[in-house]
Amino acid sequence: MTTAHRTCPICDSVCGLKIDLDVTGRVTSVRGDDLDPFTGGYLCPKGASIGRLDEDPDRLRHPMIREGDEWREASWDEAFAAVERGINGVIEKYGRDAVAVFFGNPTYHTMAGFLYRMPLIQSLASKNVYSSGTIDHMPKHVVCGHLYGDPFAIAVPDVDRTDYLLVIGANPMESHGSLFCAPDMPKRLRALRKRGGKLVVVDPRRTRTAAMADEHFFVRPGTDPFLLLGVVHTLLEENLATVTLDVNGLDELRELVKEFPPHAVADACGVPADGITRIARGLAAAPTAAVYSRMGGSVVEFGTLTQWLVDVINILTGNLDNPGGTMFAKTAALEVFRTGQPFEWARWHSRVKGYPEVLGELPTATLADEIETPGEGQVRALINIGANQVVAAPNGPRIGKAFDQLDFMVAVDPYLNDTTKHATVILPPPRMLQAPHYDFLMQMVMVRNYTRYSPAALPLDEDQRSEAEILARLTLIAAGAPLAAPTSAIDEGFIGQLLTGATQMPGSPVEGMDVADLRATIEGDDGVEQILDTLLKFGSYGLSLAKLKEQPHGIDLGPLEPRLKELLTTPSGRVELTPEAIVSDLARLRAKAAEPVPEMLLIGRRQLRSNNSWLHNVKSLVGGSNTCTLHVNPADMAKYGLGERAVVRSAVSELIVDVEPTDVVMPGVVSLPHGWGHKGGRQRVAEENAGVNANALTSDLVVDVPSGNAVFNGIPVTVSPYEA
Ligand SMILES: Nc1nc2c(c(=O)[nH]1)N[C@H]1C(S)=C(S)[C@@H](COP(=O)(O)OP(=O)(O)OC[C@H]3O[C@@H](n4cnc5c(=O)[nH]c(N)nc54)[C@H](O)[C@@H]3O)O[C@H]1N2
Ligand SMILES: Nc1nc2c(c(=O)[nH]1)N[C@H]1C(S)=C(S)[C@@H](COP(=O)(O)OP(=O)(O)OC[C@H]3O[C@@H](n4cnc5c(=O)[nH]c(N)nc54)[C@H](O)[C@@H]3O)O[C@H]1N2
Ligand code: SF4
Ligand SMILES: [Mo]
Repeated sequence: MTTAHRTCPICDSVCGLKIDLDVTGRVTSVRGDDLDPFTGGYLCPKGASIGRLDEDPDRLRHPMIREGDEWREASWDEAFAAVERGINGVIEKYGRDAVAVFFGNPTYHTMAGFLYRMPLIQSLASKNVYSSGTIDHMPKHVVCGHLYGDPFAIAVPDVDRTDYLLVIGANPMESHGSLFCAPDMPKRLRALRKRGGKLVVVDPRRTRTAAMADEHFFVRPGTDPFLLLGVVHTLLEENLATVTLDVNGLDELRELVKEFPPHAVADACGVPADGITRIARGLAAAPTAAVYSRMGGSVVEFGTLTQWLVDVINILTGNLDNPGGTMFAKTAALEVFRTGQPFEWARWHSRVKGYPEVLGELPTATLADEIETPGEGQVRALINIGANQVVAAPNGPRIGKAFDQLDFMVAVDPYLNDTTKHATVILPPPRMLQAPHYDFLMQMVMVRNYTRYSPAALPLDEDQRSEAEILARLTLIAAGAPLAAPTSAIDEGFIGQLLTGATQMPGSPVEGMDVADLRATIEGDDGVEQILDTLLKFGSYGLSLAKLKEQPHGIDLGPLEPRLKELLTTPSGRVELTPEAIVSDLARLRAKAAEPVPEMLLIGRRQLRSNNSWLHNVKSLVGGSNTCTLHVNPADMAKYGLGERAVVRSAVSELIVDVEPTDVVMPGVVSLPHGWGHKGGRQRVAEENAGVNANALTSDLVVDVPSGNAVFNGIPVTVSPYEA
């Protein structure tokens, strides 16, 4: 038996795990790693099930090639040759923009997904780059790009030191935090209350987070900007603002919010005016306070305005970049990517709908348009990496049909599922325990600076390829390199670029040094480890791969410290409170306020034992509370005469759903979890517990305009009794 110490790769909590394996490599027990200085031994039911998830017999072991409706196993050589023909055939005939690439949620957690993303995008040189960022957090990047000049300068609530945490549309008790890496959230939130701090939650559902709060306000889905404008109005009108940063736009802000006093916005958002003033005064009076918002304030029609107002309030109350407020982490490996260049966006636009690019990406909500609409630049091939759009993207079923029109699609994915079934070739990455793990992106949003590296716990078999090798091969294929070219060329190119950049950077400790001499100092067993070693050596803490390997439980790098000055890259050198690109969207909000309120609005629901779509094939993670039901308030049960099943209709489609009456959800709102509706793949347990696809109801016609982000919360629907 061996024990592996590894970071759980599933969600943003980065829990350190202690995993016992028998001689065959089977997981016999999973516990939290209590020696991990950051995660402290915490784990959730998903981490505890990681053995069963990793050993799932339905995970693909070999590349798969589809011929008509039939799938057959193929060798790696044959599969890569098919990919080369498919991708290059389309490039030769139609040009590079005809090949799209999509990075799904797991690519934010795997080392390969992070490290090969830029090389693949660069070698593909297509305008059609997409990711799960535009069905998730793109509004936050837009806001940080415009306010601070750095779209990745995302401030996290300093939860362990704050006196007042206001949560707008997030449920960290069940999601474990998102863009907010704070393992063992229950303990941290309990500690906040125990030291006399306040927790206030704004959510159309009384979630587990709301249930433990001092105060919970129901808000009408999609209307948080009204509430937050009321808060800003109160702060400025009552002279409660204490701005500690150099800002531009304070006077303009004062003008803008004049029309939004609490009594004028209360009806629009459903939160009483005295509640809004209480929130504003509470935030201002607290010695320190942090406002935090995620999916409920992001995948909504006004996601950018919501995220903007969150940061504006943190700035106005003097809490942004201060202990106890919201702060910026200092990463061990990513500072070299902070180029100091001001934020640019809208450098090109999507072909069909003219949406601006953000971070070099186009909105997921327009991917089907780009595939279905003929003309120059039409998407005809897709490289799909760890993404399940048919159940995860707005109007998912339409995307599935669009995928069937492609000339070629390759999926890098361990499962044959609702989305990958539309591919021509599936390239399966190995088991999680066969992959090394390092959290690059989570480090940007940690509540304490920390780092940890987990080498692979199990070796690869002869007939397996690491995900790094798969993505490096795709990068070479996209670059037009022959199939015989070694994938190490990509790693060498990456390391060479990093070293050259460092030697040319004025003031860098290696300025002017010889790149070849530096290259000789880089260590690691393979390309991935060597890239990590390079990044750590040029990181902020003088670390190296060897130092991380010596400390398998992770390394504490200290509390967050104020550092906005280092990150700020706006042309003015000041924080921009009222960027035109954001405040111009207030016109759309005003128009919305004039529209009649729909009778019923649909929102989502994250479940503790789920993670989007891909954990439902493990028996211990489905059933009980983890089933796909529609939450309906008892008042609406009576109002609409509902029974056990109901028909939900949206502008796009309709679904027959199982109903669960509960007053956890407010009247006029129904809640359906996403990631369900498994059909036609090869996931036996998931298909037995199929549920329905919530994204059959969501529309790809409505987006948060400044960011192009999808809208999943606040969908107008009708609900009526189902009659068989
Ligand atoms: N257990 C579990 N954990 C997960 C995931 C999972 O599927 N399951 N997914 C992971 C991923 S990819 C992400 S991005 C994170 C997301 O992390 P969170 O954002 O914390 O998770 P959600 O449950 O989506 O929380 C959104 C909350 O907003 C509320 N809400 C809906 N509409 C509105 C609105 O208009 N206004 C307001 N104020 N609230 C609204 C919902 O009721 C819900 O409670 O979770 C991650 N962690
Ligand atoms: N209605 C509604 N829809 C939503 C949301 C919502 O709140 N409501 N939330 C949205 C959010 S926040 C997100 S992040 C998206 C997620 O959207 P996606 O990223 O498209 O969905 P996932 O379910 O995370 O699926 C990821 C895919 O990756 C595969 N996979 C798992 N592990 C690996 C791996 O190690 N490597 C590779 N290459 N693939 C792997 C899985 O088999 C699965 O096919 O969903 C969005 N969709
Ligand atoms: S909270 Fe659960 S899923 Fe998330 S990292 Fe920890 S053990 Fe893994
Ligand atoms: Mo997400």
